[in-house]
Amino acid sequence: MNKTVNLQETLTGLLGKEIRQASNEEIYGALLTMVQTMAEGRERADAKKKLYYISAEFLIGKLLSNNMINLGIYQEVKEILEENGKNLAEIEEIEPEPSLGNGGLGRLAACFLDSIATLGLAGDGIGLNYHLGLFKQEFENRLQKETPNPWITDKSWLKKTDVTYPVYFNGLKVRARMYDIEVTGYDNQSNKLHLFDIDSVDESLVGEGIAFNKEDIEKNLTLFLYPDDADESGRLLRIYQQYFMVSSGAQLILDECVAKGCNLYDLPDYAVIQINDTHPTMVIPELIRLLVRRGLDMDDAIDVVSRTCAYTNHTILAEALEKWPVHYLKKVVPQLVPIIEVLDDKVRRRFDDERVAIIDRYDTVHMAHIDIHYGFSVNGVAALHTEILKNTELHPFYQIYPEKFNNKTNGITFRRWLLHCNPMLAGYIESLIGNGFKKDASELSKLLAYKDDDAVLTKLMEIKHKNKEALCAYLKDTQGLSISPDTIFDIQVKRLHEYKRQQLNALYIIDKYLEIKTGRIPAAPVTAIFGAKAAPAYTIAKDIIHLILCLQEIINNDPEVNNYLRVVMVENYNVTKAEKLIPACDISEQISLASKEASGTGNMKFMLNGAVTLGTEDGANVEIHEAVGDDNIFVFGASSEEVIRHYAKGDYVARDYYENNPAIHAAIDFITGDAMLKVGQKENLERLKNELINKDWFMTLLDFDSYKETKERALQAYTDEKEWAKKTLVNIAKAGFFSSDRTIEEYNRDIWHLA
Ligand code: 26V
Repeated sequence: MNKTVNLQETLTGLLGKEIRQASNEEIYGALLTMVQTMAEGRERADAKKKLYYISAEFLIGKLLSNNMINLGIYQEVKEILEENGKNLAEIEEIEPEPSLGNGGLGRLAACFLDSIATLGLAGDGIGLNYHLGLFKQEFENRLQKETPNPWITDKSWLKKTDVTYPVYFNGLKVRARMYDIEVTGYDNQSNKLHLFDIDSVDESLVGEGIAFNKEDIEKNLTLFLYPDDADESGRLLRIYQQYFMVSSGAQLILDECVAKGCNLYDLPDYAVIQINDTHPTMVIPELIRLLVRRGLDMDDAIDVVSRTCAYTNHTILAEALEKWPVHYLKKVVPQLVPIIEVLDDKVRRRFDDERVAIIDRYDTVHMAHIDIHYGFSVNGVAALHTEILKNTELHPFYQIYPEKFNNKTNGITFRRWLLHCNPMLAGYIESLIGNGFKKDASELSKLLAYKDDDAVLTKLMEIKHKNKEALCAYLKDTQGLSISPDTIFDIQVKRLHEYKRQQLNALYIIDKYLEIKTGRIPAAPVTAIFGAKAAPAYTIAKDIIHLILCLQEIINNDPEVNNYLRVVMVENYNVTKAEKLIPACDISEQISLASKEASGTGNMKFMLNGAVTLGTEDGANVEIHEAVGDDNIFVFGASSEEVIRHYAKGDYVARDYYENNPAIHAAIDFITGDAMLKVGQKENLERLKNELINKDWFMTLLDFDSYKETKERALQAYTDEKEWAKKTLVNIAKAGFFSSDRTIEEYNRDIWHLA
């Protein structure tokens, strides 16, 4: 469809000069305009029923190349630029990355939008237009420092619209304005991501680092993405943000449905709302409120909304399940409180069970409970996670509503996470099995036919090596770090959280360092690569970053060791950096404490790019294990049942491991040893050491021996190049299941029922 456009002429026209005379900035601007026009000109699904995916986060990443791939013009544009002496990779660097998400939950939402458009479904995203997004991470004195990340430049994918809605807070009325970003499906239609904002936001409110006046709502409402609940200080602002998002979203949804002929009683025939975690939960009472204002009686409004909304749970961590004190809600959104009280009252009449109440005895509102009682579907994001929800965390609800519970194992879009980030591998796969896998990911299994083909295995390793070389050059360039592509790239990139256990990886590195110092040389040289942001108020997470940065300093500068082991902590890990790291990985570290990682999606990205997983039986690792079989993954650690038992009995004592296991003892003592204190901060390191010995809530020490033994096996296995290449091939071939196209087909089949 778009192929008829003469790209060279269009570009030259937009530039007003020859391409070779234009600067990279000018070319970026012209490409953006061209792509946007092409995306807007595409068809849109014109169905009666539409999905609204409401999420506080959409971690979309840079859009230029991804959109060009989805529009089918990437190759041609790249060639036109080359013919004119320009380099697309350099032009890509100009685009700022919007950081509209914290991690997995936000990135999942972005992958889903891609798949929804690719599958030709009618579905738009609804979220917030944070001006500064999540903070940018800088390292200073081996500590994390946060700074703002402005991303809205003159040339932006954001389109300001004329659509505005009034939103009322207690005594304060603001006007929400809708901005749109085109979501281009691969070789199909375009959908929209609607991001709401207010005109009065004032970026000059930001002072030192990311500090700002939390009270001035009209100026700060959409300034920042909340860097997760570990940051206590902005809780009220978080409620302002959430209500602003759902009130604008609800008004948009009702307007669109009414325009299509909906009489509001039949809303579920026109709209389905997927609530992404509890952040948008207030959409339920808000829609009820709006329907009552438009003439429905309360019971009808509740019934209609309950048949329109579906909820996805993304975590079992108790501290991450949102609970708001009623007095907070009274302060910000008093109009919702009587409705929430009605919802609570109805529940209390039906069930005499405090565990399923909406408002508990401490006058706290449990947001997830609203979703479960007043939504028609509750899903977890991987098979194990859904089982844990049913059997443990949400068991009382499962007993009441077994029919609402279902699993939707997460997925990733192969357009970004293979075609875009690893063109060499994608091209080679295409030369072997044709291009069917781009639309039907299960076709990747055709690669299995080449499992014993030496030429193919060699080529796969060559591609991996080239990607490793590119990463080395990038790290040298950006952080001045020297590493060798001839070492094993062992990578752990994800948010920093104790349950994800970067500290386990760090303890292993210390242990290895001490071994090398005593003359025990590892099977193969290893480069341990980390990338992680810590929530600004999450002290221990920041201490773990400090530990890793100190290790980087000590180990990389120790000539006795640095030929066998190096450590890299990538600064400001984000989507763009993930796109460079993942294709270069040999060993994918997925080492959360079993039962704690709901799914993980990085694990899928690494697998698709031919890395072998070293992981616990947690989240989607379990399904990766099933897919690739015992020979193509390295699994270790306590099972989720064992872990859940330890929590129930309270019988895990970290200190016992410290006292009885000499390797653990030495590694932990090293944290506050002379070498570390020379480069690190005593206070941070001592705090971390104490935490590990006296608390270790996520049972790092429990799994240390098993991790070490299994990692040694993985490193040993790498030395047999052909056998390793086979593992790589099997991982790629079996990754088809983890396409978000499959996930979205399941959501549509079981929950959304879109035409
Ligand atoms: C929030 C908080 C707030 C309090 C401190 C601890 C904590 C930990 C995690 C979170 C985020 C919860 C929601 C979330 O991002 N879940 C992630 O969702 C991904 C997509 O489904 C999934 O792959 C990850 O396993 C899951 O952690």
